[in-house]
Amino acid sequence: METHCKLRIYKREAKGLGGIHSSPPWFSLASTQRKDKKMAFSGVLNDADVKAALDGCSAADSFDYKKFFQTCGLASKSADDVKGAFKIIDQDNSGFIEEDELKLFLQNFSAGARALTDKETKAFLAAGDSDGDGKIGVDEFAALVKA
Ligand SMILES: [Ca+2]
Ligand SMILES: [Ca+2]
Repeated sequence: METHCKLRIYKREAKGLGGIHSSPPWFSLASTQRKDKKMAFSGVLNDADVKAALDGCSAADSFDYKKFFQTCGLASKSADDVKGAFKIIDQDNSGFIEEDELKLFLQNFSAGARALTDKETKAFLAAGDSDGDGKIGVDEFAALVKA
């Protein structure tokens, strides 16, 4: 009888320990970090400025990169911030903004923003691609932003 009683106590303690470990603190921390990464330009650009920039080019074929970079505030940011923006837009981390990434440029600023039209994408690429390799490098991007 005595042995049986001890076993029951042990089982209760084990169950208690399981409860403590069922919600490890690192789990919630990891979710927060992923969320921060997704909120691409928050903390760098002002939300209202980004909204104004997006509203200014909501109609198809109305995108003007000079106006956009100025309105969203990126044009007056530091070289490091501009480089950070480049890395966000370069979604596959290839070191270049290719045409398909350029087409979805606005969606880095707001997930619900429209894709650029083919006409806008080609004009944007032509404006930035000064070495003619068909993609935008980090220096070419910085020149576009500061144009
Ligand atoms: Ca890329
Ligand atoms: Ca280029």
